[in-house]
Formats: sequence, C-alpha cells, structure tokens
Amino acid sequence: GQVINLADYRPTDFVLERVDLTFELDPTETKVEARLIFHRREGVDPSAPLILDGDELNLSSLLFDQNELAPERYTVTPESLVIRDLPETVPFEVTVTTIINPEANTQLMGLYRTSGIYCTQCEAEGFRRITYFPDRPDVLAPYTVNIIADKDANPLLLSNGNFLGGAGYGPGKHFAAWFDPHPKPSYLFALVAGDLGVVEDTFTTMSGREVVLKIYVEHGKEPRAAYAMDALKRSMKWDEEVFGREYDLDIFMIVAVSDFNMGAMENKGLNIFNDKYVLADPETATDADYANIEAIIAHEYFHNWTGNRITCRDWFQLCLKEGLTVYRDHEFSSDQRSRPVKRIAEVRHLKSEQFPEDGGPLAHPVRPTKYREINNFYTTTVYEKGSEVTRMIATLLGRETFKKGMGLYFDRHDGQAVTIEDFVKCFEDASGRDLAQFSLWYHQAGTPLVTASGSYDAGAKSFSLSLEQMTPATPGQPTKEPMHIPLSLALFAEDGSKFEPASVDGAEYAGEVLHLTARTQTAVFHGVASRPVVSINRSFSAPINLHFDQSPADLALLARYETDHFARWQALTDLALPNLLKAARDAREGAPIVCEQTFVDTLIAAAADESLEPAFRAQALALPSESDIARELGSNIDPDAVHAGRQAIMKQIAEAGKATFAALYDAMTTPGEFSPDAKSAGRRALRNTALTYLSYAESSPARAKAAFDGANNMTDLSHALTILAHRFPDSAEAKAALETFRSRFQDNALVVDKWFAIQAGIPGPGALDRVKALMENPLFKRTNPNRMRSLVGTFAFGNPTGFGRADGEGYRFLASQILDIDQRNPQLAARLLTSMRSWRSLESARADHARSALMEIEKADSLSTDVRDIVERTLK
Ligand code: HT7
Ligand code: ZN
Repeated sequence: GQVINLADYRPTDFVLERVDLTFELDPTETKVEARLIFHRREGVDPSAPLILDGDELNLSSLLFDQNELAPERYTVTPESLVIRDLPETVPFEVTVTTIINPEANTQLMGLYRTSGIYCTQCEAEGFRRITYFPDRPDVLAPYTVNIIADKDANPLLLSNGNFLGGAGYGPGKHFAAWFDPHPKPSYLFALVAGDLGVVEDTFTTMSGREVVLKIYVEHGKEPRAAYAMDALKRSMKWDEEVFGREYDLDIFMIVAVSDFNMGAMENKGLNIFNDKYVLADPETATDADYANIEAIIAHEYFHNWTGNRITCRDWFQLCLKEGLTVYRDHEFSSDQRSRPVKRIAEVRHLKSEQFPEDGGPLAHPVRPTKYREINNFYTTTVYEKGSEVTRMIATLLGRETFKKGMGLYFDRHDGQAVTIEDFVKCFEDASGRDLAQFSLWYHQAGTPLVTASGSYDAGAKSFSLSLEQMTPATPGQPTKEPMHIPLSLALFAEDGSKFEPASVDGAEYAGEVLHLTARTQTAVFHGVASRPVVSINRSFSAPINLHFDQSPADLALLARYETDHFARWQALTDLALPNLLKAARDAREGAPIVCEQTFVDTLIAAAADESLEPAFRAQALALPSESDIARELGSNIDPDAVHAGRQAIMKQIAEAGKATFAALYDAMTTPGEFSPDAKSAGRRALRNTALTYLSYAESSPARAKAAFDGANNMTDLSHALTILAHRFPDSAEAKAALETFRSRFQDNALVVDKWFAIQAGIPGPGALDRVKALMENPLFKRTNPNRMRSLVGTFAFGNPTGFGRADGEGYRFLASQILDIDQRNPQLAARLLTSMRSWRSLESARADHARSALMEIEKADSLSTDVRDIVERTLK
C-alpha cells in the first residue's frame, strides 16, 4: 500500500463510453464478461496505454474489437491489466472475462455471498475485484447488465437502473437484463441474485411519475420492512419539498442482507442495506433502531442526488457526498422529529466519536490530501464533521441563500464528478461572500478551542466579549491559521428575557450570529441595560470546544430560560461536567465525592418540568458518558476512577430526586398500541432514564426485574435487561433475565446482537472473561460483522473499565482478535482497531500495556494495508 496524494490527480487518458456486463453466476466460479468501449481523450499522447485496475483477479480471456489480443500488446497481473498500441482517435472495444469466487470472498468487497444470496459492495474499490476496470469515481458511463443464473436458487436477478427484460436460458437457468441510463462510476454498481421476499409500494413524484418501490428481505421477514418503506416514502417527499429533487428511474429497490461491512450502500436504484437498518417491529426493535432506520433509509435515498447524480472527482472528495448527505439526513430527521432533541443527539455523537478522532493520532482534515487505504477514510470526521461544515455554510449564508447555493450546485454539476472547491464556489456565487477563510474547515484538522471571557460596563451600558481561537496541532499539521467560526450567540437578562443590543463593534454580528475570524477578537455590544448572561454557540453552530467560565448561577439561568433548547441542554451539561471531572479526580485519590447542590437541584427541576418535552428531559438526565468524561480530563486517565466518580454522582442525584424519578416512572407510560413515533419514544426514554436513577437510589434489582417482566416492547425490555446486567451483574434476577431473553430471541439475529452487546458492556475487570466465554457460545458467529461489532466492538468502544482493565489484558485480547479478523475481513479489523486511538491519554501503566499490544499487531508479518495503516498511524 503506497501513499496516494491529492496533488497527483489527473484525468484518465481514455474516456469510457459504455459498459456491458454479463454475469454467469455460480457460487464458486462466476464468469464475468465486461465489454468496455473507450476512446482516447483529446490531446493525450498517442502511445499512452490503457491501464485497468484489478484486485486478486485472474484473467480468463481478452478480446480487442472482438478479436483475440496478441500477448505482446498487454500485461496482466492480479492487480492490473495494461493494454498497448491503441487507436489514436477512434473508439475501440475491450472485452475482459474473469472468473471469480463469491463464496470465498470473506472481505465482503466485490461480489460475495451472504445467506445464499449473491450481493455486491463496490464502494470504494470493490468493482476491481469483479473485473479489470478504470475503478475510480471520475469515470462515468451508462451500464447494461445481463445476469444468468439457476432459476430455482435465484428467482430474483437484480441490478441498477430499469428492468429491460428476462427469459429462460437453457435447462434450469434464466436471465435478466437491466439498463441504467444515468452515467455512473463503478462504485455505484450493484448486483443481487437469490431468493428473497418483497414488500412493494409506489410513489408518485412531484411531476406525476409513478415509481415502483420494492424492499427485499428474507422470506417471512416482510412485515418487518413496513417501517423502512414508510421512511422511504417520507424521504422521497421531503427531498422534493425541501430541495426540489425528484427521483429519476422507474423503480427504486432496497435489499437487506445480514453480512455487511457498514450501514448501507447507495447503489443507483438498488440500495443494499445491512438488515439491521431495515428490519423493525415493536417486539424486536428499539426506538433507537427505528430512528436509525429512518435516518439511514433517508441518507441512502438522498445520495441519489448528492453522490450519484453529482459524484466525487476522486476519493479525497468523499466529504462532498458524505458530509453533505449526512447534513441532509440530519435535517430530514429534525423535520420529522424534534429539532432540538435531534440536535442534542447529533452533538453528543459528534463529541463522543469525532472529537476523539480529531484530537488523536488518526486526526485528518475533512478533505484529506493523502491516504494509504481509502477504506480507512470513511470516518466520523468525513461524515459528521463534514456535515457540520455544511451546516456552518447554511448558518453563515442564511437558509434562503444556502438553498439558492444548493440549487446552483444541482444545476451546474448534474452528471459530473466534482470537488469541494466546485461545491464551495456555488455558495460564493449564490451569496457574493468570500468563503476562502471558511474553507479552512475542510483543510485543517483538529477541533478549534475557543476561549471566551466577558465584562460588563454598567456606566457605558456595554458588554465586551473577548474571544480567542486556537486549533491544536494534528499529525502533519503543526501550525494552524485562524478559522472563520460562526457563533450563534444571545444575551439574556436576569429575568430571562433576551437583550437586543443597539449595535455591535469589533465583529460582524447579524441574525444572532457572531463571526469570529481573527485569532483574538473583542466584540462590544452596546445598549445592554444590565449585566447579561451570554449564551455562546447556540444550537452548536460551530464544532468547537468552548472554554467559558460561567458561574453555576448563570448556567442555571440559561438552563431555565434559553429559548434555544439545545443551549438549555448545553447549560445543564456544563453544570454537570465539573462535578464529574472532580468526582473522577477525587475517586482516583480516594477522597470523598460530593456534588454541587445547584447542579443537582437544577437537574431535578428540569426532569420534573412539564413544559419540556419528555425526550428533552431524558437527554438532560443522561449525564456525559465515561468516555466523555475521559475526553474532558484529557490525560492521565484511569477508567476505574472515572467510573467510580460517575457512579457516585449518579447515586447522589438519584437519592435527591428519588420522588421525582418514581413519579416520572409511573407517569411516563405509553398506553395503547405501540407506536415508534418520536413523542412516544420520548416518553419511553424519560421513563427508562427514571428507572436507571431508581436503580441507584434503591440499590435493588426488584424494580428493573418488574420492568423486564412487564415490558411489551424491545425498548423497555432491553433497557430493563441492561440495568439488571450492568448494575446487578451477579444477581439471580440478572442471570435469569439474560437467559429468558436468549431463549426467547435466539432465532432473531438482530436481537441476539443486543444480547451479546449488553453483556459485552457490563463494567469491571470481569468483562474480558465474560467476552471470551461468549465467543465460545454457539450463537457467536465470527464471520458476521454485526455479531463481531456487538461483542468485540461493544467491549472495545463501549466498556472503558472492562477493556481498560489495569493489567492490560483487554488490549492484548483486542490485538489477538484484530490479527484473526484481519485474515478474513481487513476493513472490519481496521475499524475495530480504531478503539485504541486514545491510548496516549491513559495513565502511564495502561498506556504502556496499550502500546505493547499495538506493537504486537504492528510486528505481525501478514497485515492487510487497512490494519497496517491504522496501527502505524496510531503508534506514531
Ligand atoms: N457510501 C457508503 C459507504 C460504504 C462503504 C464504504 C467502504 C466499504 C463498505 C461500504 N459500505 C458502504 C455508505 C454511505 O455512507 O451511505
Ligand atoms: Zn453516505
């Protein structure tokens, strides 16, 4: 794996005009014939050869304009096919035949088999595992696909685009032909064949065209696809209403498979999904599952315009489609659900996943300039920070101008493969604003730290806010330029009303957004009648760390009066954090742990405040996680102390608020038939949060056991089980509940994943032995990515005390698993290994153990490029 540099980009020498593929499917010997028509690009050296990519391929035959090609005119290896002496101007046809083995494809990239189904995953570079091809996103062509297969085993033969026709094809076989008229890059190619059940519906587009919608799932699981279908239709409608985007084929298909490396894939007209993000019913799916399904169905559908119609010039531009599409799916969910609650969830996720990435050895810009393995750049920085950068453009320009810029982007670049510069230019042209400094958000890695301090001049009736920004050094970027940071900001009076300053000096301030552009800047707000309480970075308008020393009284005022409910939640979190940090430090020193009364009172008051929606109250009560606390501590982390400190704080809040929590638990029921809507989900969330606190106040599993026994949906059932297992792991109640759960759901893989994950998350040093024992359980399936993530992934990412046990055995266990998984599925191995990214922040004994486990991996001799890239960057 050598390094690929953005600076080396140049267009291909040959233009691909058309692609005709014929697959003769066989589990172990599938024949792929690719007829490719090319012509030399104008101005290209007439002696330049055609270079096609391959990956573990073997060539079976090669024709040039239908004739066999003389061996001296080409060179072939498993990784490339080079053809020489090609026509100077006229188009020519290359017919490549390869034989591939889907059954042996354990990487799940290219054409593979899962539960007897043929399926493909081509992003980013999987197509080259099917045939020799210019496998890069700036090569766009229309595709015709013919699929031939055994009829009984594969009644279903699917590919991209519109169905052309099908018929019998010799004894026991049949074929189907598909044509996709929209020029597309190879990473959007898809093929599915097998025997599946289907749910069908239709959608009438804004111009009156009827589109057939089909969701394919395993036979018998059709009823569990109803919610996904509903989410799809809502997504299609939303994209028409909000962005004016209409669907562009006669049919839109989704196929759910059980072995998949990521969440889902936006192949043109034929999305392929991890079945975890399609299948749901009340008995087996949690409210979080429903919300994820809605978001991912929307995300993949939205790619039809942001990614497919307009695609990336090269993989450095990945955020062009991913950041933008995440922004679009966030907006969709905000419109479908509660905007502030959705924003809180987004920011929690960003801080717990992206901030550690941006602050550690794997930090990279949203638009990187080099990579060794592109699979390792499907990161939370590209996706989530990329989305935040898009959101900031909308904040800077205002909603209407942002939409104008998007319109320009769709008009100007439809059918093209473009760059971030092309994207940003549309917003410059739409607004007349220079976005050069703003673009640093794409190029500079690291989370900016903004330090704020305020002072009020009663005589002048003015308030000065001094701001300083600093972006920390990250790998390859020792120094940083000041960024353009849009800070949504408001000033509040003691009675909770908002000040409207007469004028502002020292910074641009319009529409309640303050533009911080210099390294240091002082904004002076005039006409402020009394000392204001400032709310900075409302709605999390910029993805920054903010240091602002606000008194508990000021924070309590914001928690009570802010009109932006995200900011209310932020104020409550800012009240909680110092308590949790102090508790962790005190626990490490064996000192008594005590919590500030203002914080406890404010939190319990918020919990009981009926003017606030239940989902918001649940978010407010969910304290920062142990990983969040560790990140805020920054260095010398002892996971046991963080855990002990947080537990002690939970107990103090629980005891002080026992009556409130008991009342909420009784009140927040959801009578009648189960509904996954956001409002009902919010009531369940608040009720379950109350149950968690009660488990601390009551120190007995009785109430959780009763909740487990009485649950009529998976949200309540799995929450009760988690309390039993995590809080009372040695109790008879926990053991019995785990067993009941297993025997009831052992035939449902997605629920079995939950059973593994709940146990992998049980805190404490005993977790490792439990995880090892679970790996021997007959239900454990080492080759299934969902199962691996639920057991090993939850242990490594979600169990700081178990994974980080003091003797380093957790890290060594992970290293051995990585080496094993890497043999089959490098992408999965590399992703699980990123759980080690914050190892340098650990206290020294654990850090030493972590380093030596990483070095064990590094010295193994047959590492994949994926794992080698991650381990070397993590150790650097
Ligand atoms: N665009 C898709 C990314 C994806 C992927 C990437 C690498 C290897 C396997 C993969 N499966 C899906 C998903 C998305 O962001 O929409
Ligand atoms: Zn995506």
